[in-house]
Amino acid sequence: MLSTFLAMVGCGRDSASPASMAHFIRDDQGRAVILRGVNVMSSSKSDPLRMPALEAADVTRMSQQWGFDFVRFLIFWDALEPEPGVIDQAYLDRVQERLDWFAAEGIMVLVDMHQDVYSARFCCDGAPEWAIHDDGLGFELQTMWYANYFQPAVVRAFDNFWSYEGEHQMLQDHYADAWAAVAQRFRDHPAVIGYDLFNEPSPGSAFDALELGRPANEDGRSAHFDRERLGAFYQRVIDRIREVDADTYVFYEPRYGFPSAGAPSYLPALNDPRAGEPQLVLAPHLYSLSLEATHAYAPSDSTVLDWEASRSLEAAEAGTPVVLGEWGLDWSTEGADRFGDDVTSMADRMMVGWAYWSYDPGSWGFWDPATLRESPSIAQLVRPYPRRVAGDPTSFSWDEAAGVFELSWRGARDVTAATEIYLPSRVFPDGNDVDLGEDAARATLHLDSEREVLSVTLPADECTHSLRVTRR
Ligand code: IDC
Repeated sequence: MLSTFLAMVGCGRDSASPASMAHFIRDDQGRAVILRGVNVMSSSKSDPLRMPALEAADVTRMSQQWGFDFVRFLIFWDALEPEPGVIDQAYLDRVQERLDWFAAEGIMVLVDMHQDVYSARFCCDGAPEWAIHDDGLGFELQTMWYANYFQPAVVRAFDNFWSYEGEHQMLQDHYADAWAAVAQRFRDHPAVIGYDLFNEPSPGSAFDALELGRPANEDGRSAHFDRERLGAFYQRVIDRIREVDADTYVFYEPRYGFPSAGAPSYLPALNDPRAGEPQLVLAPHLYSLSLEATHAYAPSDSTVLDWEASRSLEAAEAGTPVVLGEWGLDWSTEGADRFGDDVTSMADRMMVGWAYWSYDPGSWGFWDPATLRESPSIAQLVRPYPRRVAGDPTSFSWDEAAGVFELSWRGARDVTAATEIYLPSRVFPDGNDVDLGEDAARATLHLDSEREVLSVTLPADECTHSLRVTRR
């Protein structure tokens, strides 16, 4: 009886397999969206106008040469709100001009309120002068930019920012209002998929230098910071943004420090006050500390696996999708390709999007605007991936050595649009063969050869589908 029914609707044998635990960003046609791309870009930090060294031609290249559908675009509080309560609309005009370039190429943009080491005054980027309350404590510039996080003035500036019940409540209120101004401006922009609330929020004096390598410490300083400070701050900003924009996804990051190396985050559940499904996304970073310290990727380095375990647990608890907002490395590192492969394979396993750090030229880069040449590292970044899936992806993977890409998904009755897969010819120099198994007879395939995107349209049903692409 059951098998007759399955045969009638044409489901594959394994259609009873349980749905995956993963959550996904959805497009307006209900498809799962997998984001792959790059951070744009560090050069903005030191530009007087806070604009990236980027032209429209770069954006075309991202989409057409490398198959990226995603950019994490850096903006800065100091440019946005140079004086308290004054939003610089001319700055947002400049941002919008770039957003239009991305929209024209179908690239989705995560607007990232970036900071490093609190503010430009201390070395790096972020808060405007008027928002620095360091109580006159000392600051000595350190050689490694991130070592500046531990200078007394910087620690105090963060403490004052996080302490909402203290004297400087207005800092967070201004920050939330500044976000509302951004949301008001870009809520209907076709490129904008989300807002990344705060880049790498440093815990200030709650930073726990001893937490790495210890078992999860639920009662430690980090847990307290995540629950009492960071979670409450995020909730305030989310609530403020939702007053002006009910729909755009809000992305939030674990605290700065060890979570990006795989340690747990203790962020509480956040509430999305919009009507309908929450539109919140966990947007952690991933960097290997030992790789950076030794300039080598040790076979014993467990960063990627630790990160996968921590983030999978947290995302399941929060019920959010995950997008890896930053990962990257100096490609002259010993074992760099192995690290690239481990990160991107893990991201496929978790079915999450990512943005490589960054589009800037140099030893971490993959493109040299002076010579118009790609670096060999591009091979680690341009991989087949499903951009849009009509239903719920249940797994996908790319095996470079074997030349095999596989995708499985479960359809949904109300999702009729095509599943779209990026299949770059550079990994299939002599072409490929697409195998859809039992679906072959009822699938409609279309290849956009300029963008190297294969579209697969199937009748909308709740069956499990799988596709295998093999290098010739
Ligand atoms: C780095 C830039 C570097 C700059 C520094 C401080 O690559 O040129 O001097 O910022 O502005 C992050 C940060 C990101 C960092 C990146 C690489 O979010 O801003 O960019 N990184 O160090 N977290 C971990 C690594």
